[in-house]
Amino acid sequence: MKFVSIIMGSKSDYGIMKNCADTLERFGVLHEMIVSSAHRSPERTHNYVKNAEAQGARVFIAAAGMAAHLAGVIASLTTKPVIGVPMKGGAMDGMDAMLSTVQMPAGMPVATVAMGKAGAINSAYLAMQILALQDDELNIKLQEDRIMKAKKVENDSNEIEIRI
Ligand code: RP5
Repeated sequence: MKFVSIIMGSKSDYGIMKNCADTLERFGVLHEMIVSSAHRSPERTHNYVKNAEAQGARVFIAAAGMAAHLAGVIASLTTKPVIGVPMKGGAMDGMDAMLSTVQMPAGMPVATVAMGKAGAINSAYLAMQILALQDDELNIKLQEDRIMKAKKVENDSNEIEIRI
């Protein structure tokens, strides 16, 4: 059973990370989602990642704000790809989380996406693109989604465009 694992540092991240789960759901991709913190519940995080990997987690998505170490800690526990989503908020409104997530030392990568909702959605897309390397059906769904997106741009333009 292969699946995507979403871990967020606090329940307060859920409003944004629901967009990640909803995106995976829309494509029919199996996923788990839990709250576990690098700082507040380090043992739970460690145990969950080890168990999830053994049970078939293929990609981990980690969302955290402020001094966001969650993605890096997960990267230290697994060789599966880890995608980090910096959460906005705190005194620096997410800049701290973005730098904490992206600035990993060599050999311990975290694929960091944008802050907030766009990042949450992109984390799901990136996870699916990784899975699609070995899943033709999912790859076709992602290609169809690109076609739909291009059509939407054209339709949106048709509604308002002015040409000479
Ligand atoms: C991080 O601190 C969480 O990921 C959250 O984004 C931020 C604030 O957490 P709460 O104080 O709202 O629980 O660990």
